Amino acid sequence: ANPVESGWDRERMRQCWTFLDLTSRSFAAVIKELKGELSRVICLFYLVLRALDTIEDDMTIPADKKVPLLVDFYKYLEQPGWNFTESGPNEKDRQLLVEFDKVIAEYQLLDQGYRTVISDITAKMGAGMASYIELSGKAPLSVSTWKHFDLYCHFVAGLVGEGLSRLFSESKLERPWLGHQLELSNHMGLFLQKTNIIRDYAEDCQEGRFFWPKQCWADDYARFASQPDVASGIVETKPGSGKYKPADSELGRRSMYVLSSMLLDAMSHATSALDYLALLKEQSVFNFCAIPQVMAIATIELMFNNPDVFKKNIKIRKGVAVGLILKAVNPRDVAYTFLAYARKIHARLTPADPNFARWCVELARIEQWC
Ligand code: PS7
Ligand code: MN
Ligand code: MN
Ligand code: MN
Ligand code: MN
Ligand code: MN
Repeated sequence: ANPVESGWDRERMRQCWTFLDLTSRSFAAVIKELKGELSRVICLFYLVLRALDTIEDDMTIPADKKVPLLVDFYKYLEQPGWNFTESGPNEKDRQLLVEFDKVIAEYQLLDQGYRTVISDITAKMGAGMASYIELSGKAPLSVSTWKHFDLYCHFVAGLVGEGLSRLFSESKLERPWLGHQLELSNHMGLFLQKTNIIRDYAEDCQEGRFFWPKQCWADDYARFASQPDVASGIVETKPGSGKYKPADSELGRRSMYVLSSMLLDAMSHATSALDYLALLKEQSVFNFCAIPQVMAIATIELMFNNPDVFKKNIKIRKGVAVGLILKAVNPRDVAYTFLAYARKIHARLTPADPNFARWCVELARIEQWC
């Protein structure tokens, strides 16, 4: 076909790859390594969802404007030329929305099977995000119970897992039934999303978003009613040192147990993630799926008993990340990586932690899997 007539534009797709580099620190490399057309398909899937999340995250857009934008976002994929120039100037991914017409044009060139999946997931995610804004009313975005926490994470990450599995099947690189493994796909997304939400605690609070379910401070709810206060149980070891410890108080100790309960909840998805990885057959798809999962479990271990979580974003060291990537090549080695981190956590557990018994069960499940 005539490349001009078919709308094929090398320069425009190149710009989409640049958007991927600009907006994703963690996924750009693994997406580029995907085999065949899957790398372009998933690059565009990423950019569509990144744009949607940029709207969700933009606190300068009032709720009555944001809700219809999120709900209708999937329709804009069918409107050549659509873009959005009204994000706040501080929005780091603003440019992607300003030039979103390029993503739409490339999306329009995908086979119908791929487009259906991307459109369907975008519609569901946008509606899910909007429902949480409406639930929170005029107050900042917040999550009440553990059930609501799982549902929010399903909307923003479990659905990504579902969409990815369906795209893998659609490409024929993976078996046709992988796209129907919705439950395991959901676990894959929840493991990443929960780790992200725990890690971004300080940053999200500053921006007026409270994702840790209020129920996580259960009995102490009265004292921990406003979430940023939990962090007030965390103090600097020496003023100006940038190092933190729990205050020698009930509040300080309880803060660490709340963190422990959040990490335990995230960890409950680990063995399902291993189950999912064992279903994959194509190497580049395996690496794409496994690398974020090993990064997540390493981040969970780093956050365990770490008071810094309440004050700043912690990150695993570059060298550690490289070592993890090299080993994330087959299900057995990924399981061993999981096991190694499970054991590190086990060694640091204390029976004083109210979550102690449940941690032991969870870590034993990882031992059992291997
Ligand atoms: C399409 C690769 C592999 C079956 C933008 C990958 C934000 C953790 O906003 O960028 O900076 O705090 O650190 C990713 C399942 C989704 C879940 C979700 C889509 C794995 C919009 C990742 C990425 C499923 C909602 C990025 C869920 O974290 O967040 C593609 C299988 C986007 C996956 C968001 C979070 C992703 C996230 P931020 P990050
Ligand atoms: Mn990020
Ligand atoms: Mn968001
Ligand atoms: Mn975000
Ligand atoms: Mn997010
Ligand atoms: Mn985040």
